[in-house]
Amino acid sequence: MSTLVATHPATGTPVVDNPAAFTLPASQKAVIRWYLYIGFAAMGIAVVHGLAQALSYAGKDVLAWFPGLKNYYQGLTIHGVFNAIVLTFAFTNGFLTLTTARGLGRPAHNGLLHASFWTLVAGVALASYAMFTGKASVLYTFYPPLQAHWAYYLGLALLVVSTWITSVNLFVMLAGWRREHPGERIPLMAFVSIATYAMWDLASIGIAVEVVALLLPWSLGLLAGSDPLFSRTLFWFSGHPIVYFWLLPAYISWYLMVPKQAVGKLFSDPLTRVVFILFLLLSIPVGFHHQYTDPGIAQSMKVVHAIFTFGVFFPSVITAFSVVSALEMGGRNHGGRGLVGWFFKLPWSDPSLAAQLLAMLVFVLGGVTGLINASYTMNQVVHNTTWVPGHFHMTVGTAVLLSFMGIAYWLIPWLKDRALWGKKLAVLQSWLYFVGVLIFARGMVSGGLEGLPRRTFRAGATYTKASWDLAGIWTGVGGTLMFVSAMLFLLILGMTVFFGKKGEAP
Ligand code: HAS
Repeated sequence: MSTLVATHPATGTPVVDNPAAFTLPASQKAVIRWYLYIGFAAMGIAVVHGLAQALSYAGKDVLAWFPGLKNYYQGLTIHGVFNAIVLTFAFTNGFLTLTTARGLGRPAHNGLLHASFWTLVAGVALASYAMFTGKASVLYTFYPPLQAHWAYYLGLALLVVSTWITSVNLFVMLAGWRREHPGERIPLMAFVSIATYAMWDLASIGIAVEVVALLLPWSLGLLAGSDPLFSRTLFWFSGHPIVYFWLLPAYISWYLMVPKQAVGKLFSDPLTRVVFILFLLLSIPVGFHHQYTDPGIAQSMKVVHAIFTFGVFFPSVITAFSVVSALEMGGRNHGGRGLVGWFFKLPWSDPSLAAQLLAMLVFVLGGVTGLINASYTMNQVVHNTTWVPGHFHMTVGTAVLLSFMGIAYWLIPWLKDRALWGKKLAVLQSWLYFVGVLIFARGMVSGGLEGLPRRTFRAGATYTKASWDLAGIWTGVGGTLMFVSAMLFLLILGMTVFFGKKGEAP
């Protein structure tokens, strides 16, 4: 039973103002839990293919491990879609429904929560059918003239629709809260969650138009063809802001939960709001930084997008300073002294915090490589090389994924009302991932600088370059460590769900 600690002075409605006072109906907790299970199950399948791709860079052909796999690109499509779309959408739909409910102190709309969940399930089923039967080996960017089965496009469209339904749910919650709290400022946790979805609502228009108006009718034979440049442009209209839709749930945790876990304090409420508003304003007009080498786009537009890309770098820089400030306070509260002493005094034995701190450290390198990508001239050196997957495994593949793992280390126990199983193993798992991704990215980044092409089945390629060999080995070794770490994570999660001590939730 929750203890409500205050009532609103004007309306008399109970106001939830401490975590202990917040409860969510069991049925809603169950949906959020299943969102996480689906997301992490997708990751479990995706990382098996990830291991195969990393080993391929090391020259090992392991395609034979996968009965029914028709080619390298089928595995790469499953890897990209399951990690970058299914995991991220499922986790975010669940997690941000919770943070909004927590921020506003009211439950979600039941019908909308279930509708978004089942829409996502239908989308995953359709896209999986197309990918596993080899009818959609078009990668997660699905550029025409590569064509996939209609079930793939419809599946992806439903996945986007599930985020829209979640968004409607958040706005419905907000409208309910507004009625009871006229003139009040939206609580920060709800504000940042809703801002994240508002950004994505606008950003996803491009991909929706591409899939519904061009690719789906084309795959059904209703259109004779598809314009590759127009399709790519619509794709990247959504395709860059989507990275912030992946990132911002991690930022919500870094701003609002990590300071508490570290016994620090949020640097500034208004500045946090400004950061999320900046993402909303600046993340959309940047898509052409993925198309610097595409012909048919005016040079001036590419320059405009380059400038905005440097603009959208700033909210992350502000985040770096805000988060470090909160952490420093935490480290000093734990007895840390001197310029860097506080860093070592942070509660590194808490797996949830350790995972997120390590994710942040890797993100510094992810951000730096992003700046190099964004620079028009330097992009010509790294575009379409393994440098780019080096960059994005340090951003979405670590800043986001390792943060999601860290969040899961308290969220799953809370949702299941069970203690986390294997706390020390969970800390080890985070470190293993951290070391693994640094080795992996070292290989990808250095290989990219030597011109090693991305999206290439290196183990089967007839051309090679001596300088790619060592880069491939780094990639293979790092990828193997990341794979082992991901498996450990799933083991810890499974053991927590089935055998975690009951009634000892955080
Ligand atoms: Fe990117 C390509 C530019 C961020 C993901 N990016 C990609 C692709 C993906 C991706 C998936 O301009 C490949 C797409 C494909 O398949 O072709 N990216 C940027 C820039 C940023 C950036 C400027 N990217 C991300 C994030 C991603 C992501 C975030 C996923 C979540 N990216 C590009 C460009 C390309 C690109 C080009 C096209 C390349 C090409 O040619 O194809 C920036 O937003 C980065 C800003 C980040 C920072 C870091 C701040 C650090 C923080 C941590 C603080 C913690 C500290 C440690 C300091 C400025 C917030 C404290 C810790 C303690 C323990 C005390």
